[in-house]
Amino acid sequence: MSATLATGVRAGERRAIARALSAVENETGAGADLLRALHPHLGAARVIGITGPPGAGKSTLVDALIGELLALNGRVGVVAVDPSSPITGGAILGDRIRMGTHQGDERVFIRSLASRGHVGGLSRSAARAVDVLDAAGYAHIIVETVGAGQSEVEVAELADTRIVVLPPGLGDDVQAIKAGILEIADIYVVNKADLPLAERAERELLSMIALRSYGAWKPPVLRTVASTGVGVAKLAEAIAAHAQSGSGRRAGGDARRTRMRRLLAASAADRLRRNIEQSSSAELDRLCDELARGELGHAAADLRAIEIAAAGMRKP
Ligand SMILES: Nc1nc2c(ncn2[C@@H]2O[C@H](COP(=O)(O)OP(=O)(O)OP(=O)(O)O)[C@@H](O)[C@H]2O)c(=O)[nH]1
Ligand SMILES: [Mg+2]
Repeated sequence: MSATLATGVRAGERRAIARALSAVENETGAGADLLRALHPHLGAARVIGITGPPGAGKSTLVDALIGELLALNGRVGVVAVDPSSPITGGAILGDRIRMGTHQGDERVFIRSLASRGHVGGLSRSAARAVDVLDAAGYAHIIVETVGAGQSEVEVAELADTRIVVLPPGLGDDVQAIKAGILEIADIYVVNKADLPLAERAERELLSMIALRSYGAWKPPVLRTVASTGVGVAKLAEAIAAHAQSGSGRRAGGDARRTRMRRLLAASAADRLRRNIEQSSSAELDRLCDELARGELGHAAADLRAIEIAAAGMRKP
């Protein structure tokens, strides 16, 4: 079964792709066989992550961006991830998906994923959906996530280029947005630039960026009006520039393993952080005291904390 399905996916047959997506999302044995069959054919796609607060205009922006990317080359796949929606049958996420313009386009495949409980599970589902679309030959795969915090960061780890979309009017609240989502961006977009305060939001972001040090790629701040398409061509250019810069998180030879590594790093780091912050451990308390008294170097303390936390997590 999986061999025929894999052939259909690689030929870009929509029904095969839809069936394959269902198989891999449900973590069935057939899904695992299918992914094995597709594995040698991964790595050509460029994965673009789009994240930001609810209502920022992400889906509208994705819709406009699809048009720009189609004009450049190839086909476009979209995985829309919504950690806040419980799964309801086939889970069409209704209002959250505003990509109607391209729904009937043969070159575009849009798939929605809703929460099945654990967020880590959701980001793994998203990773598998990306694999299927990659194998099916979609040159660009956009992953849209809504929500705040860890779930966004985790899903964004799938992406080669990570875009954070913010609406204007956040003002000083930019600082208050969970640091995580601001820190992951390769490109910042102030959407709804037709509304007042867009310039101010742009300035806020620019001053935040000025305080940080970057490698070869410094995240640009762009303004868009997704609902009319203003600025979206510039966004497509910035995405291409990021892909071409050496700092692009290009997936390389084993794309799937690279994606898994990123997901693993994000979820393992999250578990570790929570454990070190929250577990009641006399050993960790002692370690903090030693550190506070300057009796221990930071590198040694980090290692010790990781060991204590790991031992604590192994206990039933
Ligand atoms: N004025 C203005 N409205 C916009 C713009 N872009 C999107 N909107 C509107 O903002 C609302 C939210 O847009 P969505 O694209 O659904 O936003 P989203 O970030 O995907 O929302 P969630 O998926 O629910 O988090 C819709 O009513 C859009 O029409 C824009 O550039 N300007
Ligand atoms: Mg949306």
